[in-house]
Amino acid sequence: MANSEAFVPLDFSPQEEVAMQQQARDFYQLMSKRRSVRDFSDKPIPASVLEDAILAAGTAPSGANMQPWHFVVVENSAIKAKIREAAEVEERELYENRASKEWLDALAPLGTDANKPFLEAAPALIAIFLKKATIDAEGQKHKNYYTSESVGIATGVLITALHQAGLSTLTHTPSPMKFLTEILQRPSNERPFLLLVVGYPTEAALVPNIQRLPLSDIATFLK
Ligand code: IYR
Repeated sequence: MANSEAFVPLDFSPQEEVAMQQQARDFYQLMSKRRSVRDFSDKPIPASVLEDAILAAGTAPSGANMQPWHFVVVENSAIKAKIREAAEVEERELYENRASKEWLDALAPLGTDANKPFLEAAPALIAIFLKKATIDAEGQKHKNYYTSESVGIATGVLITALHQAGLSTLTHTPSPMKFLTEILQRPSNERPFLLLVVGYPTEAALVPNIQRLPLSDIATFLK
């Protein structure tokens, strides 16, 4: 075994305050350019970028370190077409019947509809699954804790890693997503959590003209 100690020293290098401030500002500026994209080119993504972004996602904190996530990367056209077809069935139902007028009004500025061509156009879809339980090598089932918090954080890290590598994403959540379990043949201890569309934007890509809330609206500082 590489390391049988229960505790090991933390690998941590303190930074100068000026450098911290610059890094925080630079990172905010980088993240402020992240936008959800719906117009993807078919330009392929280097495999190592997807792998490293998923490794970064896998560093997310998780309840009892159970790491209750599984990422399925779909680059196969036939599987993407199946996913698009099944997602559009749910989306048509949403736009035609399930969504309230209030919901449709909230979506109007995004210009979305039940058509999801990006599910086939983009070079990669990452289906993110949440593991309610983990089955160990002996076939024993272990309950996982805080699964939605853990997988939500991992997804945030994944989106951030892909963005900083120069790729665009769309968080897509057709509901229900049971079709992903079937198409991707995932086991019964996993639930589909989110479908992340990944690729390069087309040169003509447009995004909704929306603004982020100011700091004073999203944070309260008590000193
Ligand atoms: N899943 C649908 C609807 C949708 C819902 C929300 I809330 C959004 O922020 C965006 C879309 C769709 O993808 O069109």
